[in-house]
Amino acid sequence: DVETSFARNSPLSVQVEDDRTGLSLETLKRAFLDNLFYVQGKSPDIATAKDYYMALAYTVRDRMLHHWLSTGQTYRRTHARTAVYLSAEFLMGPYLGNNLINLGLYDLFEQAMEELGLNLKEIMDQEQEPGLGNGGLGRLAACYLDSMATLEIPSLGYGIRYEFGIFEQAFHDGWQVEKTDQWLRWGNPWEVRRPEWAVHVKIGGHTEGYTDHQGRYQVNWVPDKVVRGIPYDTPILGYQVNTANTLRLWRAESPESFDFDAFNRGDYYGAVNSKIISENISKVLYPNDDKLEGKQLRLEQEFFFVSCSLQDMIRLLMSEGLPLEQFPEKFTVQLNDTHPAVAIAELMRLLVDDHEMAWDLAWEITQKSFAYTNHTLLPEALERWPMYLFGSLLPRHLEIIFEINRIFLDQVRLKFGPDNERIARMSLIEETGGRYVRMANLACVGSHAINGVAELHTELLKETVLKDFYELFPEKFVNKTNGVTPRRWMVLSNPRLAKLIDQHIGTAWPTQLDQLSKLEAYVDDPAFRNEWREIKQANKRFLTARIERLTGIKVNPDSMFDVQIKRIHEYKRQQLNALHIITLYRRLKQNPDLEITPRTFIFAGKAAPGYFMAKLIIKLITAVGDIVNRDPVVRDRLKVVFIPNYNVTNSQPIYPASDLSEQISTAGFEASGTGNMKFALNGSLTIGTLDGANVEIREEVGAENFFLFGMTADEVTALKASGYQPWQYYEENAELKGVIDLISSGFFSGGDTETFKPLIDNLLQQDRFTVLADYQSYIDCQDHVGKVYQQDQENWLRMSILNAARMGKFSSDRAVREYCKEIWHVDPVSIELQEYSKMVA
Ligand code: F58
Repeated sequence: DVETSFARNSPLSVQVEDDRTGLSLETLKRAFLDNLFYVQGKSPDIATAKDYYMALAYTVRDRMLHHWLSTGQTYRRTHARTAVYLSAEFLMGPYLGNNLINLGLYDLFEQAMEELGLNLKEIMDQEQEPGLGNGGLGRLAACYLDSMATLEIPSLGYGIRYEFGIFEQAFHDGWQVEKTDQWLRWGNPWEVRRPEWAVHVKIGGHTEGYTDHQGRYQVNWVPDKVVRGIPYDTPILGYQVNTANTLRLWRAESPESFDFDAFNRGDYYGAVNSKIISENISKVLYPNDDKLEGKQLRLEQEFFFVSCSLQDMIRLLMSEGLPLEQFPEKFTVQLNDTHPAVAIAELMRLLVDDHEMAWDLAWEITQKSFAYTNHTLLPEALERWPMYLFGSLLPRHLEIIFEINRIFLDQVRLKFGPDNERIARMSLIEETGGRYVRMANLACVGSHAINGVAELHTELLKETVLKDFYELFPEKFVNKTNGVTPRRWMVLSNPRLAKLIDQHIGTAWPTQLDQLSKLEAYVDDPAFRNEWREIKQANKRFLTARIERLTGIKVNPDSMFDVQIKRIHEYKRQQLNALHIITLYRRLKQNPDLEITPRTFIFAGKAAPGYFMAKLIIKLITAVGDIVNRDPVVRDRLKVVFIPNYNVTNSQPIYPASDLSEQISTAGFEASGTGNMKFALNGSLTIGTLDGANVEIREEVGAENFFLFGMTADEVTALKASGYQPWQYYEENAELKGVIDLISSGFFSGGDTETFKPLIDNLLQQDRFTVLADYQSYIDCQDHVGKVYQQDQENWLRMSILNAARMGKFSSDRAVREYCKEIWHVDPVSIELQEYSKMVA
């Protein structure tokens, strides 16, 4: 074809312009102004802040392209075994700062901008982050991409290029209101559209059996709709290495010719309408966190990106001249929860129907290729699709799942005998009251490895939701405790602390986080301690200014910053935190001269738009803030702020400025948590339950450096089994009763006793997340925290340093290395930058 014949015959060697690669200050400035002029079409006198951002982004991107193209070429040439991360969400955060850090060019660009009279940070603030995820699960995917690139692991991330990411959160009268996210409004300089690798995805219709020329029974899927998936690629640069992997996100469009008929019939509206319907698939991210939305469009999204990605992998395999049987040698595919689990049926379909492979071989390839990560124990988050819906969208996949199930249940019978209850529990099809396809069961059967995201979580999986599968396939179960990237969560977001650490233990720690333990040698060094304290203070002053700008509230940077930032969910128990604030407030009202530790309570987080109780919890927090922040009796000793629109960008200045990290979920409900790691890494102390990765954080930092409270997961289970009666805690605890009654009285709702009634009724009558049972333990622990902060500042500082020093385990590099060794069996491939002119020849 045209492209390859050009490549073969071209006498040209393409000259790479120095302005696109050069690194001297003069070149950087010239390149930036050149991009402003020629890409943005602006001269400096009329350029806006957005223009400066775009010009700078292109200048940085130019300096990544050699890394990116050399990486791709090396992987193709060496047939590199590749880890594929399939995820419906990637919560990448702003790219500009991260790319500058990973390129090692942050300081240089800062200076270049300064010499042009511009400010790098202000330009960085212009970036609209791609909010293509809800929370922990999507952010974990982003940290893992950063670590895979940094560890030089050949990898590909596949997902959906949502036109509208997670909604923007605003407030009206203390209630959350949602505004659509418009991250693409100003264009996205980091992505490259690749229409030449578009694929078609079938949806709906029916199947037809036929006998092929060799007399074999085959199935043909006749869809009633076809959509086109267009890949958009973004380079994912490693830290101080040449590796730049790819994040490939799919956009849904209509096939050019698909409604040509309607168009020709003169049905212009019909043709355009079918285009709009196709584009709906990648239009918007479902904004639910730990709750499944059983909508047709959601299933279409999941199938769409999975099918696009598998077709793309097969294209890549074949373009390297490898046979289909080599799929599991070329690729290992990690399923980020069950959202992409339909990949198991789709790969079977591609192999058996499209490529006429025998079932048994196809099944062996499929099982070898996939591994499944579970992120939740909440039953309402486990994906199950109504069978009629699944069958109407994916008729062939339903047949394939039936066949997988038939063979699988025979295997169950063989091992356990005719245990009908077990068979009913393990079946891929749920038949008790409506029929459903169970995606977790499909993921377990079709994968060779199954992992939880913290030790406790993996153990609970084996004992509860996946017990039957553990008994059948014990060898598949492994734990992979989550981690976070120290590049974004320390080097970029806490530059002052990063610099102090560099000065004392050298500069290797961002990729060898265990080296932070060397900081322990300085824990009694007065000069180091002083600097540690002053950096925390400086970070707090910076956040104080931001809080005033965003909320109008003036907070005291010398108060304790007590922070809970995460999605709003009943199991995460922001309501428990609110009960503590009200407890302190009542104490001050009863005794205005009471000595208490001044605190600033900082909240941030979004509630799913349809999650009434979560929105009511937000309203409670803002309502308490409205009263407490203004009451003269409080004399500014308590402040409550809710920072709006929590996202990666807004979170970055919060972790470095916090003193106390609230990790207070009901034990047994938070699979891991990753915010807990970001706080401790930045020297904030945790008040937390024995839940998720808190358990391991406490093990690492030492029990004496962690504020523990609350029931254990086993105690929670036992309490519920014995018949939990929350109102008894209310009746028997005068202070708790006073707090609850104050809310019920309408004190925080302008005298209205209805507003918070659903929340109070729920706590007194159900209290699924045992808030009242843990109340006293939490309050006692908080009283202790307050005392240590106020009266034992030297010890607090020591604990802060030791927390950071002992967080080495929680680097996402450690987690990715474990995946590579124990699940993926993928090795690093180091990249040498290629001469572009030689690539053409
Ligand atoms: C989170 N899950 C866990 N799900 O809650 C958290 O403990 C863990 O640290 C994190 O994963 C990473 O392992 C989570 O974020 C979602 O957001 C899903 C989005 C799609 C619908 C179902 C919830």
